[in-house]
Amino acid sequence: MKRSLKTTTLLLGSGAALFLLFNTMQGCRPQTTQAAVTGEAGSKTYVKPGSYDEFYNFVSGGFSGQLSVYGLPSGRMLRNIPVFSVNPESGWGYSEETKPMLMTTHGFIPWDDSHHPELSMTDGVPDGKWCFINGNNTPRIALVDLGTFRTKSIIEIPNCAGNHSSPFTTPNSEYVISGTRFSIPMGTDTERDVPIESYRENFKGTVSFIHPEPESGKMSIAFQIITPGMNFDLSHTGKGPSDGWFFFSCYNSEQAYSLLEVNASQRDKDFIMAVNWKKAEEYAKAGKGRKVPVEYYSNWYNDETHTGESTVMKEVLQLDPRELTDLVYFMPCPKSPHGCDVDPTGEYIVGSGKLAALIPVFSFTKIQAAIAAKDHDGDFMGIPVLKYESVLHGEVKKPGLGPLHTEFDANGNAYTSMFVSSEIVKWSLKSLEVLDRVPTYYSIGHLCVPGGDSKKPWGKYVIAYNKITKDRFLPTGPELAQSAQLFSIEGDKMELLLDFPTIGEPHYAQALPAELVKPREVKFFDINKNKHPYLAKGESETRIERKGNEVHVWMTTIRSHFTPDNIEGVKVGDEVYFHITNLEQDWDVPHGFAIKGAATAELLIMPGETQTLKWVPDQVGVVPMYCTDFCSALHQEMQGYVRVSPAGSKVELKAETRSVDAGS
Ligand SMILES: [Cu+2]
Repeated sequence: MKRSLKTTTLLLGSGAALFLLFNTMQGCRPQTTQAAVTGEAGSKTYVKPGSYDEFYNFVSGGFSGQLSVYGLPSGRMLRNIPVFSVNPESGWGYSEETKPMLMTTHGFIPWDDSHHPELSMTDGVPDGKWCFINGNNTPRIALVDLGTFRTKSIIEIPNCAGNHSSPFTTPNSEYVISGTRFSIPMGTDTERDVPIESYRENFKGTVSFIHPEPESGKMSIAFQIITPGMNFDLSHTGKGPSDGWFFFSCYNSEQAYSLLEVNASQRDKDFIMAVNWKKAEEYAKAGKGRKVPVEYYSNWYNDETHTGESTVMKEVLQLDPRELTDLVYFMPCPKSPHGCDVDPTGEYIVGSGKLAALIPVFSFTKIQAAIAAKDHDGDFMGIPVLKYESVLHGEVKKPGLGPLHTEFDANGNAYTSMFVSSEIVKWSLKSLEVLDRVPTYYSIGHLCVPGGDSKKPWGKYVIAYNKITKDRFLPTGPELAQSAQLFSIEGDKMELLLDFPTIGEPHYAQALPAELVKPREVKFFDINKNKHPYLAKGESETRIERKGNEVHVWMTTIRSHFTPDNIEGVKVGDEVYFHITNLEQDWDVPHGFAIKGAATAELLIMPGETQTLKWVPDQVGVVPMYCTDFCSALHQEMQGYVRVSPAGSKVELKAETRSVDAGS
């Protein structure tokens, strides 16, 4: 059904008014770079050469699809970890061993839009073991091992489109959740091929509970809960008294499917969805769900074979809250909620309506009482809606404009990012009074307090992740640097200490004390445990073999040479596989491998590891290969040659390293 022209004009009218309002509000922004740091403040971020930072800060690479790691308080970037996007620096997605990690039901997808890093937890406190991050576009969740700072596991989420409210974990990382941003029709091809305007009848949402195996980190979907068609935005787990529950913000309760900017902003209140996941787990174990056919990939990197393994899963267990009626409840939340945050005690749930002029704070005790008393305000698509007044702890009045996200310190204070008025606002969970506000430069999205969404915030800093950086850094063409800002929260007043540029869009971030991560560091892979099928454990095990047009080279690297370094008998059109084992058993001695004309990136092989580069030579000649990662004084000498002969050539296949001492 087409909307009448009159309605369209009306709706556009309200949208335009909103736009105007927001742009007028931008006048609240600081106008200049003044009011920057004082001399004293700068010294608080100075980390002496040779000294370590106090915190690791894991920052989303946004549309780069990566996860970057910074030290705090210095803001020094330590590593960019490839996750969903190929990365030539480390060969991620280019080596034969890492390609399975980026496999999906759509094939090899070497990009995603990553949003939210989430640290694994023990008893509700980050434990430094893993960091999860979501791929919003082709719905995936990755698990990064903080022993190796490498992506260990990636799972694709079926029946999901726009994996935004993700990947938040339960207090002992029993589950990591994924809420679909876009509701979609599901099922068979016929069931999915429906008119878009049948949204209300045919579109559904899902929230998925993914189980990472505690030892291996392999991931699978334990169960999915089917929800009414809406958009799910963010989420957080309960803790303490609310342990066993999960809270999701949702917008578009209007169930619009066109021009959401206007059409999904009609109602005064959307919802926060409260899910009793302990109950869902119970139902799933009792077989109360329905197994539905789907296909999704679970990819896992095996540190013994040094190779990614893909498993294709064929079904998922779905629970329907309209049948299992004590599973899901809606709480009204003004207006177009974005952030959904649970305070360290687990009693308060903070909703951040991005178009709301106040911040509602809900009480878990009151939610339970309202559920017990069936204190409903009707239902939404068959799910009970609890009365707003019954579940409300209170409202923070006039906090600022465009509240998005809230994190907490250990002293009962909350810090909310205000996108439109570009500021961080500190308020009291108890009195709901605004205590302090500080400008950010500009349009802050997420913010982070170390441990600030856990049971035990470490406090000390709040970091702003900004969308716009005008006038903060040297210009870099049409696009300015993305940025973060570090503030001290140790005193009553927040104090700006540092600006630092970041990679991609610094969407969300988490931080924890370095001491929780440092002792876990893997220094090298034990070559005696290397089970790669093409391992060469020493130079004596190197060789070359032809199987039809495939040529396999078992090669080794050690400072500062390859064995073999002279190869002949390769022909144009052959598929040459260099299986390279790094024989070093020492920290920080990777070797690289690159060959002229290769259509992929280099390899970067860690000590004790084996990695494979596929190369299809297309021209006759003698082709050099070399090590790309500086490894010793004679790194430049770490090179070799491959002779490539015409397709029909009879040149004998051989591989050797000529030793001067041996006189051969
Ligand atoms: Cu080298």
